Amino acid sequence: MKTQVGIIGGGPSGLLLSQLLHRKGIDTIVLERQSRDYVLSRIRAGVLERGFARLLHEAGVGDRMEQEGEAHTGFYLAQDDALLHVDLKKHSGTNVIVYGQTEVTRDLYAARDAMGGTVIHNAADVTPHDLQSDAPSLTYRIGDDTHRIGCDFVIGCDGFHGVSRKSIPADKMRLFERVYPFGWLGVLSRTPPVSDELIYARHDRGFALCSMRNRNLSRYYIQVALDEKVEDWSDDRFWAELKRRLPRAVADALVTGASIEKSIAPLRSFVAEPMRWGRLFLAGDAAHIVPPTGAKGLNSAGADIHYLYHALTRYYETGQMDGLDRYSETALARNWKTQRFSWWMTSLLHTFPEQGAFGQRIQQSDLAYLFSSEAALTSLAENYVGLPY
Ligand code: RFL
Ligand code: PHB
Repeated sequence: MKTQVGIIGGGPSGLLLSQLLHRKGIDTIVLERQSRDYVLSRIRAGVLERGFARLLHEAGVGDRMEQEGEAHTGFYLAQDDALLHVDLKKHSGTNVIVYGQTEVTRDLYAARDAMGGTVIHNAADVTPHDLQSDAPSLTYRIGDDTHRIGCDFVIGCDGFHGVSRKSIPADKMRLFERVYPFGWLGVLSRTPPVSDELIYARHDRGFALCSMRNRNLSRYYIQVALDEKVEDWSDDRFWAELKRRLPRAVADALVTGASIEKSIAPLRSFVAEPMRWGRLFLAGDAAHIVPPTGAKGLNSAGADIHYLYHALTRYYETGQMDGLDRYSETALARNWKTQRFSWWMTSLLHTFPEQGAFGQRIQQSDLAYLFSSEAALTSLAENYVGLPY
């Protein structure tokens, strides 16, 4: 088999790039290790930046998001019983859209199907070859049969645990990592959200977040220690702990119900530099991870895809490699700013085992400063709605 761009990973990054390139007449094949049902069962991001939404429109998959997604012009930060409003519209001039990653992925699959795009599921042992040559290839196995795809470029969109980043020699890469000493326990429930806007809560017992997918689907998270097990968290225990961390009025208004998904995600900051090795280009979680506090993971993946899409289109239209040559530097420059913001918002709102009394006071004054300074609020809003690309 032959294609122009071989894409490893059929998550949002890989599907979006495939869809965008197809509309420019550039041929792609997507290799995904899991089944489609499995990919669509993962509950992840909920908040989309305007830039990401624009990219979905450009890919021709923005209609359902526009109809069913909700524009949010602000969110709340809570501390004990205080609820502080962050007016995104006022401080940044724009808004974010609440529309689940699962729905984005579903829309992208539908669009790939409609255009006859090739997405190969259950592809085992995907392996890139000859990445330093002008003619790289990918092999993969389905059952007992091994297949080979020749291509011009390989794009690694296979997430943090994928094979792409690992195929770059260790001495050609520098890794930056911070693993946080806690995770998020998340619950999805068919209940009306407690608030029209998201609430990020700082509390001595740990961080809590009230989010949503739609008017009757809520997503809640609480910070838990890394050794906590989902099995030890009954729904009742989860709701009781969540309520303890929210302002009284919010806790009283919370509608609880049976969970339809419950999972623990560890929190990590991670960057791999550079994002390129010969004809292999990394994008999204394959190259970088942020803790979810700033709602930036999927959105940063979107920025990478934007840069790659334009660089690859330029190459196929003019034969110029300059966009691709600049990709790693351009994507990393934006990503490090997003890393800083995600780290800062995580540091502001979580309880750290070793922070001590001094650390607590610094955290409290960081919040106090935020709400006494238009400049600080503007900076928060500018980052939350997403830096330009
Ligand atoms: P994905 O989604 O991990 O997709 C990678 C795909 O590659 C496949 N794969 C392979 N395929 C072939 N061969 C291999 N060897 C392979 N290895 C892996 C996988 O099966 C998978 O289908 O990466 P991608 O596309 O880069 O997308 C990144 C986003 O998924 C991620 O950044 C976000 O979900 C992060 N995130 C959030 N981001 C936001 O922008 N806003 C949010 O509100 C937000 N909330 C979150 C989040 C992530 C969370 N978790 C669980 C980590 C909330 C949570 C709890
Ligand atoms: C979510 O709804 O899953 C969500 C929202 C905001 C975040 C992280 C996750 O910062």
